[in-house]
Amino acid sequence: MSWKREDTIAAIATPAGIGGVGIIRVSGKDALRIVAPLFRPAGRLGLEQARSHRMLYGWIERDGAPLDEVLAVHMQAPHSYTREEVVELHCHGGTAVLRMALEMICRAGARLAEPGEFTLRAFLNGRIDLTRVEAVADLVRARSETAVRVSAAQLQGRLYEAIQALKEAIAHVAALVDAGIDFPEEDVVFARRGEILHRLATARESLAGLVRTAEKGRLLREGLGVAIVGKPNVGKSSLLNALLREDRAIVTDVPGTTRDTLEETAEIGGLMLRLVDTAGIRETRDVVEREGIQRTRRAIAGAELVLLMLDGSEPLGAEDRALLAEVPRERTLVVANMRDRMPSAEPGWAGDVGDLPRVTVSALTGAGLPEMEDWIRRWALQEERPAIGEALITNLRQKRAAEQALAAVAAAIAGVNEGVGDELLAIDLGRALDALGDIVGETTADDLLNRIFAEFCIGK
Ligand SMILES: Nc1nc2c(ncn2[C@@H]2O[C@H](COP(=O)(O)OP(=O)(O)OP(=O)(O)O)[C@@H](O)[C@H]2O)c(=O)[nH]1
Ligand SMILES: [Mg+2]
Repeated sequence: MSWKREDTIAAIATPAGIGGVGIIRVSGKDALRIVAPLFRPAGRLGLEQARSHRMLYGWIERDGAPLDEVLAVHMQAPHSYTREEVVELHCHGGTAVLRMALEMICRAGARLAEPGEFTLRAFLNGRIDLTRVEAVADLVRARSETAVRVSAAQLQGRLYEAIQALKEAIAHVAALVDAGIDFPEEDVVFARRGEILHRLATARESLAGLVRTAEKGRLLREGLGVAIVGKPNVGKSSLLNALLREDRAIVTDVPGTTRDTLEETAEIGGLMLRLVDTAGIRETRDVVEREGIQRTRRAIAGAELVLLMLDGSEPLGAEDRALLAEVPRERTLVVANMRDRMPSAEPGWAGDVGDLPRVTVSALTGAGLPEMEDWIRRWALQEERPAIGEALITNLRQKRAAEQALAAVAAAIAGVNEGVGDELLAIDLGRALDALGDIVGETTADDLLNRIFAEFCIGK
């Protein structure tokens, strides 16, 4: 990808297809010069005379003939998304209209933007750091309310601020170390050592806390992978439908109804679940069903949480016991179904599942489902409410860099304790600062940037 920053770039910023409004975005030093002559204002002022950020109503024309009725706005640099001159045309959202208008703009000197290029410019021009670039991409892709709120908090700069504070703290220590290199008196050295250790320990604690948020950040963003398994006809597909609050999977009283795994996403109390409904497991000669069972085994292996469904109104059968032996104990919840048919609140086999956690539900009536959802949320997030507004590490790139910074700080602490020289200490601190700089994108290689921006859509 070539990123020529002096070009003026243009793109249709709204999704392809027909919509109420379609927006063409133009950014770069010639944006106003290119678009202004194409726009005929209905009022007195044209784009070049009007105040910045003021919407103007008018027409765009081609060869003297009107092409579309639009709203046009000029956002004067640096007060725009990219910090450059930006002009937007809000057209009627027809495919042909937008394409023709974009063509005119390109003929007048703009070039088509690459995916993510507007955001790249915002980054290169210092308006947002890399954590906020990633938050933009996350926000656009977010599929649950929680994911939206988490991304918005990072877009506001929560993670950026946390990283900056850490960098300041470590830079302060580096300055203390630096000063010591010039003043090697005994008592000063001693006092300084205490202060350095104290400051480093504080930094290590906040860094470790930040690294711990990575798992929560990933969960809130991507959701929890959940496989529903159990013998045929026990109510797995009914549970999927109940969690989705719609009839997605086919439910019948014929065992073996679900032949293939089915994936859907559901949201429970802000947490997204990636649910996999599976074929019931039993011994079978049927080739299709056998293949389904293979997939069920793979679904168990791939899931973060397994819901093992057992019939609460009946004794356990051989299939149930085989499954009980097969599921991963540290990530399985036993779901006793058919609560509406159970004579008592506890299934008769309660003693047989050992210490596996268990809930009792009726996938048919919905009884017990809120408690089950609650259990899943708490298990996944390890606490009552996700701290949505806090600084969260949301991807592997950020996590790796934070871990590197943590390791460097730990090495520095060990170094002070062992009495290593200030020069060595300075190297560890430098490594910590570099790793933190990576997170916000102060020192980022081009290929990494290419990878991050390749995930963006055109016009963003
Ligand atoms: N009474 C009662 N019936 C239920 C309950 N849950 C499911 N059923 C019924 O049990 C039958 C089987 O339900 P499914 O959801 O298709 O079961 P499944 O586990 O997906 O079955 P396979 O896809 O064949 O493996 C249907 O007739 C459901 O209506 C429940 O909690 N109580
Ligand atoms: Mg089914």
